[in-house]
Amino acid sequence: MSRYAEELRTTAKAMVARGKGILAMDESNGTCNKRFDKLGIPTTEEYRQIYRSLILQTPELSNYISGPILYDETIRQTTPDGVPLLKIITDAGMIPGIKVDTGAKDLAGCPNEKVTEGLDGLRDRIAEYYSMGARFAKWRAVITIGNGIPSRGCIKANAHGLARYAALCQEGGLVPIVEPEVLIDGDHTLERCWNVTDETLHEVFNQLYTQNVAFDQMVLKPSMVISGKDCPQQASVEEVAKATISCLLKNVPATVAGIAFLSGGQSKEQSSAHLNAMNQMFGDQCPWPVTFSYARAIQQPALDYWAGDSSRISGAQTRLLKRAQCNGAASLGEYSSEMEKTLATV
Ligand code: 5MM
Repeated sequence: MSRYAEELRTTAKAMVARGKGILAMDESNGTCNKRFDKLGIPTTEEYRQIYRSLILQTPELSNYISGPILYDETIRQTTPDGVPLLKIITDAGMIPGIKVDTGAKDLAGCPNEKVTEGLDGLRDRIAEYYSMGARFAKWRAVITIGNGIPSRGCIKANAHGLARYAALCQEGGLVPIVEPEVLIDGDHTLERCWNVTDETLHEVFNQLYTQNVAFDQMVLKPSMVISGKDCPQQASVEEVAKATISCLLKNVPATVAGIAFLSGGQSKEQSSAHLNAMNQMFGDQCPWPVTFSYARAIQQPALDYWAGDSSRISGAQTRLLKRAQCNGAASLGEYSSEMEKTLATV
């Protein structure tokens, strides 16, 4: 048992506190720059600093966000005025988290598949992040659905990596967010996504068990069971909610502290509607809180509006807060499309 067990349990519960979710803002520089480039924002450290400060200084963000997931550059940054971003986060009552994987790389022997790397030196990096004030971490594995894939080799390698990462985190005092993402890319059906998610989650929990990971000291960040984005037959909101919850109930131990979904390229409204339907229709059957850990589905409207313009910071923050508020409501089953119209802004 980790010497941090009690603290880990408390942190994990706080990460999925009622009405709150986790804000993923851990884009690596490559991903962040790609998103900036599309909007003509300079791809410099200065602009990433302005953008990350804009997000974290959004008034009232902590009403709906338990904590942000940061990238290594961000956790060391200050606001343009020189206030450490870690101070902004903790002063607002949020918990700082950190992405610790080093990205998905080509998996040898498994063409067109990826394995997430980052185990080398991880114990030392965790110790450093803990001493800086981080209290949870994230590692994302990607599973692609395609012709003849995912392979057993890919699922097993990624599940093993997730479990080794999670065990190291708990040893060092960080709550692991375990993120096995089944990608939305492709023309696969909802049923195919269910089967792949089922096999993936089964293997992930098998490996977590084998590596002695404490389920009540971790948060699962899964993808929803959803039709591939090019599938001609798109499942309804209710079908997605039903398929996702049935797959989770089959595979996720009841002691897991919480479920916090990724949005995976769904629209902002879809991400809220799906989460809401899960809580509204099946909330009473779920042994864990079911909430969000979105990146694009929370950030995109704010990023699009800001587009690097210093006179648009406050408007961007209003847009960010609105997504946080809609998803906070969805985590309680209290979201409706009306909220999109009645809440402030666009
Ligand atoms: C913020 O994006 C994260 C990945 O960044 P890199 O690919 O640059 O490492 C990602 O892990 C994110 O946390 C999750 O996928 C959730 O994001 P979405 O946009 O799917 O909600």
